[in-house]
Amino acid sequence: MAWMRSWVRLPSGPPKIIIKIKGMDKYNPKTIEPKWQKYWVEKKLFKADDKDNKRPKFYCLDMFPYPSGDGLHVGHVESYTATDIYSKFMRMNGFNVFHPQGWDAFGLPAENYAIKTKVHPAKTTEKAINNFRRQIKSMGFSYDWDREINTSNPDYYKWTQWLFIELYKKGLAYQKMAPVNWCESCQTVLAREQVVDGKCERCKNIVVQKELKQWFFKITDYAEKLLTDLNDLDWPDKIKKMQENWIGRSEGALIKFEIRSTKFETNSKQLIEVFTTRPDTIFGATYLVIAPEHEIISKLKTQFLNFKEVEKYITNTNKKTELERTSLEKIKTGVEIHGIKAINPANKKEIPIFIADYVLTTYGTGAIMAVPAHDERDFEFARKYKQKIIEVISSNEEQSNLNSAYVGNGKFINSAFFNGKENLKEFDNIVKFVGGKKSIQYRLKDWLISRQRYWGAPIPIIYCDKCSVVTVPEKDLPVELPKDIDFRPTGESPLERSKKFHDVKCPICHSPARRESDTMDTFVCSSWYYLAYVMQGNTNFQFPISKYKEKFKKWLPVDLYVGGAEHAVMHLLYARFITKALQDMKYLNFNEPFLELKNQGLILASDGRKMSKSLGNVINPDEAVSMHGADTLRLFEMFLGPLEDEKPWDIKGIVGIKRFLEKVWKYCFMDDYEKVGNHDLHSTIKKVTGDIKDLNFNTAISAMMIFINSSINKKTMVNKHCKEQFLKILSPFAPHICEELWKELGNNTSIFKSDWPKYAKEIEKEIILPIQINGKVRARINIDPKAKKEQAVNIALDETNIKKWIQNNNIKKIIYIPGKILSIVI
Ligand code: ANZ
Ligand code: ZN
Repeated sequence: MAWMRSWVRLPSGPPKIIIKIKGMDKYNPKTIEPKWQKYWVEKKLFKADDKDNKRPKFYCLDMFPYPSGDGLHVGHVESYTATDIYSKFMRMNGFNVFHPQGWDAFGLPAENYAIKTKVHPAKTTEKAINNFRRQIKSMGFSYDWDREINTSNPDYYKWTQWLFIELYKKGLAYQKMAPVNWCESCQTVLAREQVVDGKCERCKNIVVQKELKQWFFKITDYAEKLLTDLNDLDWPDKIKKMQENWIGRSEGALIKFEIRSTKFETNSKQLIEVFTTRPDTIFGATYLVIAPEHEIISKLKTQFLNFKEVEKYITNTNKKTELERTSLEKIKTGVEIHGIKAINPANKKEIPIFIADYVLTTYGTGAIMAVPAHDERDFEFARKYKQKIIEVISSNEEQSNLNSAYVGNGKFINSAFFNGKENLKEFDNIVKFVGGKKSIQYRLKDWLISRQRYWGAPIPIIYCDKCSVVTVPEKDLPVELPKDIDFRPTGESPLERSKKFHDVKCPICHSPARRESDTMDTFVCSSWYYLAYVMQGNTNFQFPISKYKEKFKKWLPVDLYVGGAEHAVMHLLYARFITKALQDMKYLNFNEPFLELKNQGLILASDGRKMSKSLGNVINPDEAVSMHGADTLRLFEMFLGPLEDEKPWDIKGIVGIKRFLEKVWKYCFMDDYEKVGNHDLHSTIKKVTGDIKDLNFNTAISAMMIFINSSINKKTMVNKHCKEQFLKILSPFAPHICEELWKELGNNTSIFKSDWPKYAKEIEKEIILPIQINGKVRARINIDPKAKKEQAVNIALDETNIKKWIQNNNIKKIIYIPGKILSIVI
């Protein structure tokens, strides 16, 4: 076939005889794998080269693990294998790849463990990290270990503290009172997970909400940018949608209602401002509702005729969480405030004012105008508290039913001179008419970063009676966590108890001062860690930041980020915010940290349930590696199904994978055959290349399995060239066995130094042609859609499966429709 000859390489000379060394004829991952892992690390084969400016860069990032005492689980192996395949693929395609790993090492579990056992969190964490590192190394991942970071290392968290100070200087870090979960009997703040059914986990007393002064980051300043910049990101739609909902942008209007006392004549005019998305319904606003925390309450309480009742309601509200308050199923409660009324600015009517806990102080203005005819919640509330329901938008139905609110659009009724007009067209006019102003509100709240906890980065602030709030000077960073700490649960934050830590001199006036004893939310540590990897290396985290400008420019932003969907909101949003803030401070020259994001799906136990310790169905990667080898485990996890899908662990599958690798081993030791058709090889290369680009690892593996089976059975693709090309495309998936066989074939440098194989031009246009025998599809072949009949028939008759079906039968007829089908009748 002439069209093939141009790129078929026939073996030169007689087939080579491969002398089999004793012991080499069996695939033994136990001896191969540690050997190559050592080799790669010693040769620094996967080093991200700061100095190389010739190759284009590629930054491939994993979500770094929290080093828990349980060790690595198969979910980690799944996503880390995916990024490892991609990183190796990109290296072989000529990229300077940056692929780091590190430890998200601060956090509650280690501290809780310390309280229970008195083992210092630093010890527990170090032990866990050593175990994680050993496990990760045993998988043969191609991390650049010179870039390893640990968020609990003072060298690292001095920069977390630096970040805090920079944000503070720019007005993006500030203090305000905020509610925390407080246990009266333990006299302590509780983390959300320590509150069980509204009670303290430890003493079982009722937990209340208490106001404490806490630190916040002003992420709300970036709400609009965080929303619009989502458009430029190659992220799963689901994740983008979740971020969008979290930011929760609403267009509406702010409208002021005048307040009148029914008891006294007052001179000072009081106003309540509401936020509404439906200013068009204002003629139907028959009462106002304010949040129990609304400032007007303390201002006007002397006017209230039922202050006791109102006060009691407020006390009860303090016991509820926000979730309980806003839950849609919950029956709405409220209390009318007697003694004051509001004036509806549209029709000047006097309307009652309620307090109710379903109105949140943290959204809009903490006050709403209630329009029961057109809002479900207001409708329900009005029914319960016997308030007027006035329809102002007509639903076009003859008989309006008053069994529910009409939330749609239509023509105005009961709305003075707006009557008869379309509501949608009058939004602006009605806002103007009542003296309101258009406004955009966000659900997003500022980020509360204070934690009354020990095992975190100390907030670098000192309180001085003369100088007030003072930031720790850069030269004094890090503010180190004291080591000798008493973990007994007495109710105070452990840092508060350490005199050495707490009592300091003011950096400005040198008089006695107090150190802030709260630590930062661990999400602050992980909000910038992708920058830390770039900073890590020979310069070792030295100030000033300007040292890193060139490196940031070289490596960032991250090109591909892979991790679990559980970080859809918090971590990703915080990292995006910090990037934008640092860009505005001119430290970075890009506005988004992660250009492409992929989520791996959960790996379930073989029974389809979630793996969990309590169910006893957790698979330990160590066991799988020691039984089958890392290459088998890697391939197996990638073969379970598409990366993003949830998929059950399939015990039987792992044996099949092992057998595939044994066949690869056998194939590479087969003697050369003269009969060579490179066709299968090239279409396999094409398929695997395309699949890796799309992160479709399972289908890539199945293409390689088909190749191996047909090569061994048909003996068409058995020569050094084919073996080498095949090993190259398998090597990102199963690095150890490929490196070993590559060497066996006579290569002296690592397979990962070689170039990714190219496939022949002809393959570019190929399609898959089904081959029928007596009306049933029995095989499919890769072929040029314009191929001649003779060509198609030749390839088809060479297929093992077709041969099997035809055997000694006479072919009666062959119908060929190019690009569509080849049909053989026997
Ligand atoms: C009057 C009205 C009439 C409303 C109507 C809706 C329908 P989104 O879309 O989520 O932004 N609201 C405003 N502030 C609130 C708060 N702090 N707590 C609880 N509810 C609040 O919702 C905006 C709407 O939710 C606002 O528009 C307001 O009710 C209510 F036919 O005003 B509306
Ligand atoms: Zn001072």
